[in-house]
Amino acid sequence: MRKQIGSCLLELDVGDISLEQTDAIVNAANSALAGGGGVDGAIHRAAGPLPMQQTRERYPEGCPAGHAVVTDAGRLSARYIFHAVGPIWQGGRFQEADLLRSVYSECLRLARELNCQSIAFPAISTGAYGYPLDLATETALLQIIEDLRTWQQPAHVRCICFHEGILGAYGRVLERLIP
Ligand code: AR6
Repeated sequence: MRKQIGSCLLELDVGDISLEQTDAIVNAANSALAGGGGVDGAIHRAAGPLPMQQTRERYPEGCPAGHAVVTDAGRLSARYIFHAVGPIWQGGRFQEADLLRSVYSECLRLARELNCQSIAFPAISTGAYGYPLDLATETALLQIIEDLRTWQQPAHVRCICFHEGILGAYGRVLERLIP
């Protein structure tokens, strides 16, 4: 599914984010930037050692939830990896939604600053971090749409869904937000 937002294209697709050809690929990282499973494992495996070397050198303190940091993309075809730390779901009363919105907004800000024309997001926090999928997709899409309407860049935003169930959740919300 794809929707036009002004001059920008917002697209949903099924796949493995480590294979994306966008200028920036977003990693669902942890606050220690220590690597892990899921998206983090797939991206670091595909990218090779460079991004991990750079996170250690540049961000020895890690990165708090709601924020993102940049490295080169090693062997990926992207120019950058944005290591984005989503909130751990704790029932919804610990600012999880604010932190999730913030992490999408930070990644889009980095994309604008670094002149990226395209960016690919995974469904941040919806795996190991336990964020309910329907809530996370709504929060993610609301923030992406708001920022694209405001800034009209990056030109192409892709939400990469690991399986059809995730695509279905995104699709239902996107159709409701932009009929
Ligand atoms: N491509 C696209 N989506 C994927 C892929 C992939 N290769 N693999 C999994 N997903 P998760 P989180 C989906 O756990 O919840 C790591 O250990 C998955 O189905 O990767 O933010 C980190 O180091 C789910 O919908 O990220 C952190 O410690 C979504 O991506 C922690 O997990 C996110 O799942 C971060 O947890």
